[in-house]
Amino acid sequence: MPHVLSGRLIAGNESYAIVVSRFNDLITQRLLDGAVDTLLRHGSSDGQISVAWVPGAFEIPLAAERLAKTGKYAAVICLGAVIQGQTTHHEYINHQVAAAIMQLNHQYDLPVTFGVLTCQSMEQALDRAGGKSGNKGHEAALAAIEMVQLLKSIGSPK
Ligand code: INI
Repeated sequence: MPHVLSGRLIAGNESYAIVVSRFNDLITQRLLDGAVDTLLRHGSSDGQISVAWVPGAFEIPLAAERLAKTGKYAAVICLGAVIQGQTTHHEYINHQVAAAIMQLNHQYDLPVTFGVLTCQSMEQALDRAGGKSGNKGHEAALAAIEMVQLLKSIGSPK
């Protein structure tokens, strides 16, 4: 039988940070509610969860980096909502934010999860913020919990 390494969905005694952007806060507040609810349902408590609000999705990586640098958090959960407008503005934000968040994972050897919606319309965003397509805040929190536990199960580097 192979030795299977996996991350159990237990938030335990770890501290989690959430970065959430205020732009489109009708959506991002719902993502935040989904993420917090998920952490609490998996054994976390309010005292273990820190929430940092930033103006827009573009500002998420910098706040996430500062939180990662403190060394206080087992994971950082990034939440935002970029909705396509009349210009290509959103494309620049989406690509840069996704790439920067990915880079933080490797730079800090820390789960930094991507709960930033990249939608064509407000309707699509609502569907993914507690509507018929689930809640991406919930998914980003669940991914953070699983990755924290998986990295523990793999162990520290030599
Ligand atoms: N920020 C978002 O989070 N979502 C958007 O849809 C959005 N659009 O479309 O403009 C947006 N722009 C603001 C941006 O993230 C920065 O806050 C701003 O450019 C200041 O740096």
